[in-house]
Amino acid sequence: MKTKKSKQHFDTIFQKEIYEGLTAFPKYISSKWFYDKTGDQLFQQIMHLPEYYLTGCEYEILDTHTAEIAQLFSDDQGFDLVELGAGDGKKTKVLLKHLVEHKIPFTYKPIDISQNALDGLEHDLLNAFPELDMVTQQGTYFEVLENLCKRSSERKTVIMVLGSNIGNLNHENAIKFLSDIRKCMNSKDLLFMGFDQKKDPSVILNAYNDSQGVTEAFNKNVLKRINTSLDADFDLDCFKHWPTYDPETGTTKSFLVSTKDQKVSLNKLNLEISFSAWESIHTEISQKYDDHIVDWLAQEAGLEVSVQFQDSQAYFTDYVFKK
Ligand code: AVJ
Repeated sequence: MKTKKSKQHFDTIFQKEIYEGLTAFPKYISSKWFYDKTGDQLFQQIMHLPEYYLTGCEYEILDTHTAEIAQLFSDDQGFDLVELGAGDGKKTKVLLKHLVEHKIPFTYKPIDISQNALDGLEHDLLNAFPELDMVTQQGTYFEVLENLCKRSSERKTVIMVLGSNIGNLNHENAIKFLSDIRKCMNSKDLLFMGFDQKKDPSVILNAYNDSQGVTEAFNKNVLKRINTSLDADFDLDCFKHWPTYDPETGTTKSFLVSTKDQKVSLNKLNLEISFSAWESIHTEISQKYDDHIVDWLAQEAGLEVSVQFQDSQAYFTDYVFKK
């Protein structure tokens, strides 16, 4: 395995991370790079797939327990509802509707890395609920938490992270993420977070290997993105989408596997990468949980589970944490 390297200069974090991941052994690309415009669209499609049960299950939870959740969030002085990774807000909408209709005072503060997604969300929600008090913010979780920590008001803040987005982090980083959130919480603040649960391994695997090949396209889209933005020549047909699930650890891992010996040029990085036949690129983890794992993560981060909500199939759980 030879890799031609020259003196490197990087214009962006994307360039630096792609370089590091593709010159490492084993090779990897972070799943955070999935979400360009095409990636956003493919993920929207994934959420509508029959095999991708996560979205429907969490929707059921929010739809079934709306009043109880709204009650938990409410505060005499009103509250700020900060949603990290709001996306298209389909699931949050049931809750927002209830809050608006019951004239419960709150400000909705959706945050997303994609300005594109935020614009769509704002348009859609203000159309549906003209009286909704809403402030959008574009940024990474990290930037947003920093702002949240700096806030001066004593108003109750509810931080919401839906969709089992935390599953993209390994346990160490998940604990770091939860600790970062905890540091920004006051005593009456809450964290409402979705965790996809361990279940029949076939159900999980099918969710990441749908029959229409949308997840395959989503996984391979990162190669397309590299082709476009780094002037590279990945042949998407020479890589195989390969999700795996380990029921012991609860970790779903997705790979792109090279189907032959091949070389790929990334001209913008002045880099040529060699692949042996059946060599892999690790692209994503989607961790599955149970109450024990979540309790442990919470404890490590200095948080406590106060209430939890589950769908009728016990596929998905939303936990409410306090400090
Ligand atoms: C958005 C991280 C929750 O891991 O289930 C969907 C992304 N990847 N299909 C997940 C995803 C493949 C998704 N999260």
